[in-house]
Amino acid sequence: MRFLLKLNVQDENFRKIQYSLDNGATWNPLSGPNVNTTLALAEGNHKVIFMADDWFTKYSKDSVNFSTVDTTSPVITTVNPREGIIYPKSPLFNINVTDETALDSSYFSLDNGITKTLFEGNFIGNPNLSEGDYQALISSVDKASNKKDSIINFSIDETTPGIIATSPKSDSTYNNKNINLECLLRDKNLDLSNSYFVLNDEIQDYFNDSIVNIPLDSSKIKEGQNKVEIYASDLARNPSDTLINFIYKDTITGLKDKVIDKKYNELIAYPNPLPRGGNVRLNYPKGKTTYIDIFDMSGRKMNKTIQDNDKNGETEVNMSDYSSGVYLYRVRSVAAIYNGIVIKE
Ligand SMILES: [Ca+2]
Ligand SMILES: [Ca+2]
Repeated sequence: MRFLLKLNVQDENFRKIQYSLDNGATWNPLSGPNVNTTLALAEGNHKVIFMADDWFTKYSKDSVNFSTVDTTSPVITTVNPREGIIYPKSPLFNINVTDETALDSSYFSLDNGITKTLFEGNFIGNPNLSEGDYQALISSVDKASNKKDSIINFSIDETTPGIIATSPKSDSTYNNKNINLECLLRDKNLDLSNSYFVLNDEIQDYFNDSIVNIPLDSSKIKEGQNKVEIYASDLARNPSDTLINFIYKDTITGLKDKVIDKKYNELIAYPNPLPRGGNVRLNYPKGKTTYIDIFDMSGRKMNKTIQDNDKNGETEVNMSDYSSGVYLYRVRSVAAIYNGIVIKE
């Protein structure tokens, strides 16, 4: 402990003052004649002898016997673990305990004594802990039985966040750009400030909820292949990411493809095969204005384009002059184009 030394030497020819501690052979100089300094002393009984000289080599000696008592507790400093911190894996403990006089014993225990480790002054080591919440008690006693306790709560999270993405669907084709990013982020320690998504290599929004429903920026969606990357982190900085590839195809082209696929079977040429000398009747979905053309197998147009304005979805074509063979018909409106064949007997 620190011991304050104050004394005064009265001599008009003062030269120096020194002291020896506990009958030691060493004489330690002091700055005088007015001494005001601290000495570091262990707890217990002590004897200090002072010797002052003048310039005529005359000296005086005096001595003091006294005891020191340690009344201060040890000081605990921890680098790890720290209160409230979530660690990604078993953290390296770094605990330091000091006492101004003398330490007796120190230990840390985890969760009310499940683990207990004794150490002297310093502990650096890995207690090898798995996922969970922990309470560490660090306790130290000095030789005068002064005690200091420190309680630290911390957690370990070794599990990376789960990302469940439902939109856009991977490897799907979209015909319009109204696409929402929909996903669910799952982690008990999710860190939204480190969770975000990237569209075509450009960082978009950080998430503000574990349930994500955000429209994708349509100006960043391009024809063909697109990709969304979702990044999530927890408070222990465990990272997760997911990649979604999707295709965007121009709306009108896409719709036409779909209509033709869907409506093709609704187009009927009757009778088919067409007997010699007859009219073929074409039925199709009603449109505002529909144009009907007939071609032979070499692609030569056989008729003057028939225009159907009455929206009834039916036209009769007189094929009585056509020779026997296979003919192509094409029915087109603003919404769709249909092709088919009719066989003339
Ligand atoms: Ca002490
Ligand atoms: Ca986690």
